[in-house]
Parts: sequence; structure tokens; C-alpha cells
Amino acid sequence: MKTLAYMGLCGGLLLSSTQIQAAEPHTRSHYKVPYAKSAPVIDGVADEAIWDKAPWRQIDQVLIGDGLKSDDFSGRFKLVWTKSHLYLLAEIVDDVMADHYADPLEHYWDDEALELFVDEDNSGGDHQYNHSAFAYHIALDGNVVDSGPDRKAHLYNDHVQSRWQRTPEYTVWEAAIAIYDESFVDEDRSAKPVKLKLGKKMGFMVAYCDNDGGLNREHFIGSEEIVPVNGDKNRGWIDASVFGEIELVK
Ligand SMILES: [Ca+2]
Ligand SMILES: [Ca+2]
Ligand SMILES: [Ca+2]
Ligand SMILES: [Ca+2]
Repeated sequence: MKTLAYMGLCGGLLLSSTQIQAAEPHTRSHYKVPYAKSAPVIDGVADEAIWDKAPWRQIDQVLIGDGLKSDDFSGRFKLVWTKSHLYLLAEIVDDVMADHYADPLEHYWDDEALELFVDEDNSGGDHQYNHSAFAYHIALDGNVVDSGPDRKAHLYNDHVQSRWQRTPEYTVWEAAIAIYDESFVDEDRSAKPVKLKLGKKMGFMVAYCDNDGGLNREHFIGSEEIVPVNGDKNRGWIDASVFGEIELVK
């Protein structure tokens, strides 16, 4: 806590008085997601032509940790959509891939994880212990974890299918994300994802929990610039308003 308070003070001293007064609104990024006539194959190989249509977005905002070097972590992603899924391709440079905790529900944010934040109705706001938005932590073994309304970790493996493969330079991840709305009830196997439509807007963000062999993640890096609250930029798992906006286009 002392460190946080100190960092907050230093940050304050660097700001002008106008900047301090302006509780700076988060400028959301806007990403247009191209439509895929045929769905990419989730195999960790980005050889589908549709991927060439989608723009890259960088994962370059350090949310936790200091002194990040590009060979320690750098990453980028792109998205396409079909009526049934949002598809993600990510290229991740990471010097060490680490999976310390065998139990997928234990310290899931400290093991290596690609984290996908989805807010189906683009509402923003609190989603810490509700399903107004999801923060899917995809572990190296493919398990998908988030906290539920009961404040416990749950598996959401039905929501996101993924596969990664290494090239000499980086790891290629592909994921198919079924989009569930806020009415989702944990453990309800009959729940259906929403059908996606042209023009739909959603809240979305990508982050990476970079563990390089220790008990904790050394860095947490995201795709959105996040205005710190009390020195804390790790807001994505609490507040969907920090997500970017995506729009499903032709
Ligand atoms: Ca593929
Ligand atoms: Ca690393
Ligand atoms: Ca929502
Ligand atoms: Ca790592």
C-alpha cells in the first residue's frame, strides 16, 4: 500500500492542476471487425485468407510491472466474426512460457494466460462479480477461467476454444469466442450464445499475464490505455468501461 500511495503522489506531482481536476475520460479505441464468410480453423496456424482483411491492434500497455523489454513480451491481435463467433488471432513474443499452478482455478491470473475481455452489450461498468462482462483467462492448457457472481473461479471452457503453436519468433494463438450476454447463469449447460449481427458493437480488450517461471506474473500488458485509479491500472477485471469498442462490419 505504501508503494501505491507513493506512486500516486509522484504521479500527482508530475501533473498540472488542470490535469488533476480533469478525471480524464478514457478514450476508447474503436476496432472494425471484418466478417468472415467461412470461419477460421482454430489450429494456431494463421493461413486463412480472411486474417489478411483484419487490422492488427497492439498489446502494448503495461498495466502491472516495470521495465518491460520487447523480447520479454510483445504482442498484437486481430479479430474477425461470423454469426456464431468472434475469432481472435494473436501473435505473442514471450521469452519463457510458464504454467506453475496445475489447478486451473488456482492463481489463474498468475500463470501464463491470454486474457480476453468481452462486454456483449457494450454497457461498460462493474462486472467484477456479475456477467455484465467476462474476463476469460485462457491458460496454456486451454482452460478458460473467470470469477462468477459467487466470487469463485469457474471454468468457461464452452465459451472459448483456443489453440496455440510456436514459430521460431513468436506464438500464434487462435480462439473462437462464443458471445454470452449478462443473463448467463453459471453451470447452466443449456445457455445459448447470442447470434452476432452486422453493426453490433461490443466492449472488448485483450491482455496477457506474463509469467516467466516464478510464482506470480511479472507483467500484465493490455491493448487499452487505462487511466489509473489510486495508481492501479489493473481495472479490466472490475470495470468494463476501460475496454475498447469493437464494431462488426462487412
Ligand atoms: Ca487457423
Ligand atoms: Ca516474458
Ligand atoms: Ca454488459
Ligand atoms: Ca511468460
